[in-house]
Amino acid sequence: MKPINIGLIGYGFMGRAHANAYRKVGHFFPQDRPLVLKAVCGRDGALARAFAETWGFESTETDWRKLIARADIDLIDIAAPNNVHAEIAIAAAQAGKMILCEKPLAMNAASAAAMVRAVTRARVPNMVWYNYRRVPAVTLAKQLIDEGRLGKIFHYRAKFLQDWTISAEVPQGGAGTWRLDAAVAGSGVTGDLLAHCIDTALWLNGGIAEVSAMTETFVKRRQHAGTGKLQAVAIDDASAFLARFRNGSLATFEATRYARGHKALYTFEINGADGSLAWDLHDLHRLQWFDHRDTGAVRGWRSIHVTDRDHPYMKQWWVPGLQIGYEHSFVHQIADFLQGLRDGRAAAPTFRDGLATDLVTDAVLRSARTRRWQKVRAR
Ligand code: SOE
Repeated sequence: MKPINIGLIGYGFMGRAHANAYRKVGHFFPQDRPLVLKAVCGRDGALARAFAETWGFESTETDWRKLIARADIDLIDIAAPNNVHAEIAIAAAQAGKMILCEKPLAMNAASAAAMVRAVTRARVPNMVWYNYRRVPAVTLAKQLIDEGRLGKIFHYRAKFLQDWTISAEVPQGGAGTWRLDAAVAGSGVTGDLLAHCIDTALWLNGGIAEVSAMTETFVKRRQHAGTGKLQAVAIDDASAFLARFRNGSLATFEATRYARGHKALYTFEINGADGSLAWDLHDLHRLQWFDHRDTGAVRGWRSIHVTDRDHPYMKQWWVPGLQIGYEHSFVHQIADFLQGLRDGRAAAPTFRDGLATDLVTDAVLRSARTRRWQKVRAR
């Protein structure tokens, strides 16, 4: 079968996560079309070459336009900062390439909508890397909800807590810290962290109708890594919002980089009439589950160790009881994308799903700005 030739743009944290997934997927999820790591593209040629050497890419490029123009590239994977997602994705769609894009899909919903139009017009397979859907315990939560085991859902509660930007010495801009530069990131924790919470929530609990939000920028000025100047900080350091889902349930969402002691504590809890479930990224292989239909004396929260063969994805890995981790969620995502190609159906989250999340983050930022409830606009 014809191989799929990959052109990866970006050699940072996400470039590594994706390259690792491409290398592993065929070993654990047998493929009929081999994946070929054809080229990695980044602005610094020496870094791109070092990355290619480490991960086994055949060649390098320093200009993404050249990568897209190459006839030997089938799939463009965008693991570069947010401000270039739209331009690259639209050009890649026009060139007829398959496109995988890091989250958030774009700097804002208008830009995300343009990306959706481009991939729709070009009819190219597309997906956004919201990887947490593919943690087996989170996929199991989806199965339990779809089986109706929670009954009517009343509450959704999500948090994503970090503490890495508390020091005023952390710069904005540059490799690793571009997430603090609004011109590159679009927003702060709303687009970076709440976007994950929102993607999972829309998947598990359906659409969000309206939100009421507050944001804060605790450190007002930071040195810019590029210019060396002290500049005003325009991202949100913390963001919290109330939401009403279309199914009538009420929600609270919170994200911050100022929760001392927490590194990447993504948690959610869902309460329904017949049961509740809870998940915690720091203990990612467990799903907490309460079933109200259990009989009286033994009724209580159970902690399901999601490592058995009948759990999502787990029969592809080790023997029952042995855990997998963060990087495997990326392996699962590319495995599902490739399965989708074989089956002729789109693997979610597609760009259209990514746009749905950006419409919510736009509403959150609008609400924080106006200090009013805001409706989530239609796609
Ligand atoms: C930020 O620190 C970050 O790396 C996000 O950008 C990722 O999407 C998240 O998964 C972990 O935290």
